[in-house]
Amino acid sequence: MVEGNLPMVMTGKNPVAQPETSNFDLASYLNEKKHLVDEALDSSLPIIRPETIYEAMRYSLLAGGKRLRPILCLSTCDLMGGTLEMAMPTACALEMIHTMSLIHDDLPAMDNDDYRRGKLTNHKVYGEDIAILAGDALLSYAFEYVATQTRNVALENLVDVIARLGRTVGASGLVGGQVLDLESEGKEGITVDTLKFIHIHKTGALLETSVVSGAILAGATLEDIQRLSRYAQNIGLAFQIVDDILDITSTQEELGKTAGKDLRDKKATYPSLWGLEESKKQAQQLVNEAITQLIPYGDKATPLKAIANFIVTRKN
Ligand code: GRG
Repeated sequence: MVEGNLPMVMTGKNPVAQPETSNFDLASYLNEKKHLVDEALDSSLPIIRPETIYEAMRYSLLAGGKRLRPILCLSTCDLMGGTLEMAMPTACALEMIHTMSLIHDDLPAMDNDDYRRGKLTNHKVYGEDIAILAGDALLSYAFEYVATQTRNVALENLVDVIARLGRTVGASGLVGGQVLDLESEGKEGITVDTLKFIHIHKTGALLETSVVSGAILAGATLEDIQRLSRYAQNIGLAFQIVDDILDITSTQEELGKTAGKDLRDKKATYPSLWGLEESKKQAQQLVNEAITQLIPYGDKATPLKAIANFIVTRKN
């Protein structure tokens, strides 16, 4: 795991390597980027006829959320020497895709949830028919938006990003992970391998594409793309482990969605397989491994290092 020149701190009995990001104000960085993303999303989707569908799409798209996927895309594009303008349409598309997956995930046919991001879920407000269509419309608009709004990016890089987005949402990505998740619900004896498969596809794939697409848009080399992929795969898994932990340890107010749902739905989770303490340790190790991948970039990668740490310290 992480050794090298990272200072060590104690968590429980084991020393854990920590990156030097102490002077970096992550909260301000995230706030500033979130504000830019929120503005871009707001202007990406005006309400036209038929108003109902645009209102339903905007209801979930502008309902808040950490905007982690767009921020990762903007940060890696910046790290690789690209501009905000090059990455913003893809950043918006990533959030449209993420939001559509939340709308469909919350439907009665899937996780059947009433609250998301501290508000009633889309189908609770607009009905199941419109919620399904709002998800579909956000998904197709995401692709239209990247293809029509991206500027100053080499065409082959743009096509690469669009192809990766397609792979990420389909049966080899989010849909595949969701299917295995649904099939595993209530079953005894789910293995760590199956759980990893579910989360690499359901959660990790979009986080990885967020990181990698920012790099590709900026014209990064294959070596950098592979290095950033490894960073993303590690934070992707850590993100899901922490999500499982928070489902147990946080309240509905903190999460903005129903807490304790995994137990209610008899879902296998990392804490159910490993226990809480081991899950926390595994998440921290993955984050350390992610940060190791950034060593060659030095201080320029401070935001990505701080985001990796944020994955394990976040409260929602
Ligand atoms: C993509 C075609 C297509 C269909 C969707 C429903 C489904 C298939 C997949 C489920 C994907 C899903 C809901 C994964 C969970 C990911 C996750 C951990 C979400 C929470 O992300 P945060 O914490 O949420 O970043 P905010 O609200 O901050 O954006």
